[in-house]
Formats: sequence, C-alpha cells, structure tokens
Amino acid sequence: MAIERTFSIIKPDATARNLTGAVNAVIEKAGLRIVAQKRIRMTKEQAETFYAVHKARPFFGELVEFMTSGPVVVQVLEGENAVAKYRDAMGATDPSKAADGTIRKLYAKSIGENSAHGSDAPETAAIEIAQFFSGNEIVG
Ligand code: RTP
Ligand code: MG
Repeated sequence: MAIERTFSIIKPDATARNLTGAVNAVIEKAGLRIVAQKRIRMTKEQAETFYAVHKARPFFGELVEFMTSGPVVVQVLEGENAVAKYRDAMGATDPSKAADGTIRKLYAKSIGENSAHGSDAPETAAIEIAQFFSGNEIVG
C-alpha cells in the first residue's frame, strides 16, 4: 500500500472549544502523521471555493458562514490509505450516526458543526492541499 496524503480541517466549533489537541490525538492514534498544519481564519472567498461542489445545496450559505465564523486548523495528513483512514477516524457526517471513538462522535455538535473535514478521494485531496499549502510547507 502506497503512502497517501489527505487534507484535514479542524472546524470552528472544535477550535472554539480548544479541541485542536484532542482531535490531533485521534488523528495520531489512527496512525496518521500531521505533516503540515496551520491555524487560519478562512475568508468567505476561500470557503466558497473550498465547498464549491455544494453550491446548489440548501445548507451552502450556512456552511460558508460557519466555516468563516472562527479560526480553523488546516492540515495535511500522511499515511497508508490516508484518505479512507481519516474518513474512518472522523466518523459519519451526522454525529448521531458516527461510530464510537470517532472525532465526530466524541466532539461534533451537529451535522453542520461537525468538528472536522477530510478529503473524500486522493484526487480531491491534492486539489484541497494545493488550495492551502505550498510544497515547502509540507514536511513528510
Ligand atoms: P466534509 O466535506 O466537511 O469532510 O464532510 P462530509 O464529506 O462528511 O460531508 P459533505 O456531504 O461533504 O458535507 C460537507 C459539510 O457540509 C455540512 N453539512 N451540513 N445542514 C446539513 O444538512 C448539512 N449537511 C452537510 C457539514 O459541515 C458537512 O461536513
Ligand atoms: Mg465532503
């Protein structure tokens, strides 16, 4: 199995409750390495670009407002099968459906304010990583 990278966001509901380290503990326990990380305040433009795929969805405005409502921590995670591994570690989008021990089961407040983002495929991971990091900021 090849080493893969995925893109992660610790969302504003989690940073507001000082849970960056707690989320990182789940990430590292899952066998993923944090190879880049920075705390930023997303602009409206960045959030709209990032979630452009959801533009037509009824929750889009609310989603952009939430993602720009406070600091986020953007990350690149590396490991075997990193995309799927991180989706497993995050749990289902709706925290009431997330498995025990997952980030969303442990920490998410609701389906919208659900503490973490993880890329859904290696191709989207590459696009998302490039939106927030330059190559020399990632140290594998
Ligand atoms: P993400 O992209 O953030 O990793 O989450 P995901 O793949 O599990 O879920 P996705 O369907 O891509 O939805 C993106 C984010 O939009 C918000 N959402 N709100 N109010 C709602 O019904 C609703 N549905 C989705 C969540 O923040 C979700 O993570
Ligand atoms: Mg998604």
